[in-house]
Amino acid sequence: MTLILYYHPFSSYCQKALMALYEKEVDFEPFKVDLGDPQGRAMFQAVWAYAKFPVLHDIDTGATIPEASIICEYVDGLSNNGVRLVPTDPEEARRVRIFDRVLDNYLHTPMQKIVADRLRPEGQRDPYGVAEARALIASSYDILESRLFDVGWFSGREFSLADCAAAPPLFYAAKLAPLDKHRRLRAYLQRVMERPSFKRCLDEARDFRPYFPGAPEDDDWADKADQMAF
Ligand SMILES: N[C@@H](CCC(=O)N[C@@H](CS)C(=O)NCC(=O)O)C(=O)O
Repeated sequence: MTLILYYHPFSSYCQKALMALYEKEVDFEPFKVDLGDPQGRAMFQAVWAYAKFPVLHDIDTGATIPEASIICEYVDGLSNNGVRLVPTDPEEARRVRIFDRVLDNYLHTPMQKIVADRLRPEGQRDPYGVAEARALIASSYDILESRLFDVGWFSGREFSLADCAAAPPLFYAAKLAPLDKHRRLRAYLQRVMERPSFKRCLDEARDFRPYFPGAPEDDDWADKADQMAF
């Protein structure tokens, strides 16, 4: 089985796919995409026309798989190692998939909106859209806080696709909108940051953290972030 993952280690959606690969102990060849380089972008666009990563290419079957959730499910089906990311029980699977969609649409998307806005040139920013994104993150924090338990994982006792969907956007969102009033979410983030699959993603992305728009310039920003100083 030969898998190529087109990705970037600092990208939150790529971390979602990476968590699945690490959880399931599936080997792959990482292909780092530089979207800032016109040649790199053109090459990647030939793989997946939308040029959004992650994309997984399975050389044996010829399958090209975009969209992090679909990659996670694909990887789940490739290996019996580790936990099942999508449970076999249909009701449990539905619960996990609902969390996955909620986290992508109502936490990940507004988090990306705020980050992307900070990268726009002066004069082309979208304060109204950013305010909407902040309001959506605030609602998500409240709603998700009320659904979480003090122990375990996002969709219950077992680690699942929902955790791959939750950890990366929550990590970045917490830098933009502190989790001060959300004790369970904060504790969850601390737990998932200790999970080896996500810890590995954080380690692999560490060198890129100074590029997070709005990141403080002091050198120990990364370590402070790990200590939940947000
Ligand atoms: N719906 C896609 C979203 C992927 C996505 O937004 N990826 C971002 C990186 S986190 C990206 O490719 N950004 C580059 C760009 O928009 O040019 C998924 O679930 O995989």
